[in-house]
Amino acid sequence: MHLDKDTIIKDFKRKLMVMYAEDVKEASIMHKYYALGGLIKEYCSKNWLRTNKLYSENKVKQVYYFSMEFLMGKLLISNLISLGIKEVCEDALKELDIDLRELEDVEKDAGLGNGGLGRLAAGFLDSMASLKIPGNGNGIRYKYGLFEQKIVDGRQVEVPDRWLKEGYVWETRKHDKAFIVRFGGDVRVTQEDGRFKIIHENYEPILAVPYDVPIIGYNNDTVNTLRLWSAEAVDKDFDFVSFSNGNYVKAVEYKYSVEAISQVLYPDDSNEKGKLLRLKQEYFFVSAGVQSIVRKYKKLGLSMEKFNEYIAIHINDTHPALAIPELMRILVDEENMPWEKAWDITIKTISFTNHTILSEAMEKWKLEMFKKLLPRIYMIIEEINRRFCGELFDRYEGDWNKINKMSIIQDGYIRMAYLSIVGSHSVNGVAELHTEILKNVVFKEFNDFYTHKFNNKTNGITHRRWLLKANPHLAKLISNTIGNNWIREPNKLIKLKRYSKDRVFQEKLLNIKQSNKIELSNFVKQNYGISIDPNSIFDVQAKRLHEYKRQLLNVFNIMNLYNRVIENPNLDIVPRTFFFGAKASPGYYMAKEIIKLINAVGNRINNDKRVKDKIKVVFLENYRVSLAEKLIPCANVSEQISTASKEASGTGNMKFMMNGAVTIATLDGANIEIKEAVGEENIVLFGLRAEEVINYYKNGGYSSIDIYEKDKRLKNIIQTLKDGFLDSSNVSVSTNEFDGITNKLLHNNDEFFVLKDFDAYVRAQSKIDMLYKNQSKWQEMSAVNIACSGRFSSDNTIKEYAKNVWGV
Ligand code: 26V
Repeated sequence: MHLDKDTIIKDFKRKLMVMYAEDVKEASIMHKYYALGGLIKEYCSKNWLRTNKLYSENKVKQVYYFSMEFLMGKLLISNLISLGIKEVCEDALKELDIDLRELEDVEKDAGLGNGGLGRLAAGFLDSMASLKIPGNGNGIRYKYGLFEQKIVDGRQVEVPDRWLKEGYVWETRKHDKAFIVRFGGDVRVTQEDGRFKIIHENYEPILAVPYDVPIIGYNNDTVNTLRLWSAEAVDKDFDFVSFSNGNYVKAVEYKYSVEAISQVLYPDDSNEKGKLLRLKQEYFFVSAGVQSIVRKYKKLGLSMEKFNEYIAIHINDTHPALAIPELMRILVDEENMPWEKAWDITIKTISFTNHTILSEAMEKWKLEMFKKLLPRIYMIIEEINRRFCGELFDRYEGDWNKINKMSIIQDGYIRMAYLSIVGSHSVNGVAELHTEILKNVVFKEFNDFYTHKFNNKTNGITHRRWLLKANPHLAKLISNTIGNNWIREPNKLIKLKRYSKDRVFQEKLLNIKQSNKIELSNFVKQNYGISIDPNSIFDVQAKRLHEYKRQLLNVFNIMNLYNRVIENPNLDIVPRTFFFGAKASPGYYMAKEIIKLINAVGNRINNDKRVKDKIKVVFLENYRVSLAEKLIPCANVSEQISTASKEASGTGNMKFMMNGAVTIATLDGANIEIKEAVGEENIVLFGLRAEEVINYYKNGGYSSIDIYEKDKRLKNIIQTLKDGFLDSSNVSVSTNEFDGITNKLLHNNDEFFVLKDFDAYVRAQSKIDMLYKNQSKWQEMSAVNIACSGRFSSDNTIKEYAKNVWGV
């Protein structure tokens, strides 16, 4: 887009005037932000309309990415970058004495996701638009995103995230495109013109109102759409019957109970509560989404028989799996299609990604609850399962054991992963190892039955946000060194490899990292009152808190290091600052204990003069996309230390390497592919392999207490936890505070192999220390990591989905 400074100044002033009747002098920073946001939307609106027209006039096949989560972060700067007007806009604002970065601070993160799965969906939207792929997002417009995290006395406290409070500048409400979603009621079957007809009555109608957000492609005039649905009471704010009877409170209560559906994002790895509401959410956005796709499709005047030739629906994990029976319902009940034909179309339309092998994360729904809430959908699932079991029966000649094991309906539950596999044409894992585990362990029987369906699509990240936006100085250095083609073709980053040994390049790389680190140090001083040394190694573990991700292993190494420095004040180590960023699910007790432990250890260490020049620990509150953008460009070391086999892929690992951090890793998820990309000499590996872990689970043979008994360091650390050396710090720690942790490690045989991998991890950390001492070698490793990160651009991932899964 071509705009000059003066035009932007003029337009911006006009916007302020029209929106607020204010001039630049008078307007608050908040109004300036909204005016600029409004202006950007105006700038992209022509292309938004044009893109939509192009898609429908040419009847191109469209992809709909259904996801319960879209972790969008902030859009102001990335939209300016995509429109190609960031610099000129910055200049224009400067002339008006406005700092673009201050305006960015006003924007709230759209935190409509928990972690990797939600951020992946957001990145995929960016890549689809940037590759001119007709791709739409479909999700929920939660009134409250993922909770805001405060740390009080070392503990996590959750505060509601009121991200919509001042309005969301990027969205457009489309009331005329609303749909009714039906819950509960009775279903009966009648006959009409010799055909069965389904009558669904006495249901509760809920209005689904879409809010559209433009997804701007990188410098390519494409603007795709993310459609988020909001739940409202049908037609009326009040139940007038109750109202006229004087029951005003009841009427308002009803309105609230309806709106509850899109009220809040579930912290996914959470407890049992609220299951019914979660199921309502899932059907709500899926039904609205499928209905709106069908209506739009029919407007093209094409036959329903060709639906799958023009539409691909992708389900991001099983949360949107009800798209399968919902599409069946529409085709069979509303379009009067025979079951077989409808089923064929449905399978060809739907594709499915699995994102975790943790059994506790596999969705299943109690039959009674499901039947009551979604009676017609339940009937359809029953019929899908009946036919599926029939196929199994034929194939396995009545092997009831096997049929039982694979049945979608089992032990009073509906298994959503099985429904997703049966009802789709493609099932993929998110990294090579993960896909192998799906095929050979978790869904082995299904892989035997439907071998053609299973495939791998290794995750990716958008290099536009994680390099171009988050680390502009590094991006500039790259462009100055190898030209700027890498922005359109991220694989071109490999050209940097040639410069990895170049002293001048290394020096520049170092300087950029250093200035990023200084900036973060100031931020930490200002916000946390902790002084950190920008010359220390910045060692970062930033991701959701989970036992399998093993933040605990990291803490144990820190405690051990602390003990060593106390014992030997002259210990020759490079000073290190350990950063943590992590939210724990509110109902996840162990995760919250680990947060408390990190803060207790941190407090103790940061206030101990004896180690002051050697170790610091910083827990960054409220880790989120925008904080990740500040943090990742500063990292020297990227902690990817999950129990092998547990991390499906990881995507943080890719962001860190792209910003020149060296990874310390187990051979898990995409770490394995990172190792292949950079070579073993440019990553530090340690610990159990996936097959060893799986073998221990299966056959036993591991005893955590044996390891503990033999390792003095571990005994020390655990003793410290038990008798609370930590209570002299500012964070109060009562005795027995960490019994939950020590018990699981010692008396529950350490499910995640923290003790088992401890020694290897400590040695790997020493190796990092040694490598860092050779700065030229370290810069070379850093450069190689950046150079090899191109293949992890989500553009590559999306191209594979487009070609091999969606057929677009
Ligand atoms: C859900 C649950 C629910 C019940 C309790 C335990 C638990 C643990 C994790 C989850 C999240 C599952 C979905 C998810 O976010 N997976 C992540 O997806 C990323 C994108 O594919 C991938 O990079 C991460 O490795 C994977 O954990």
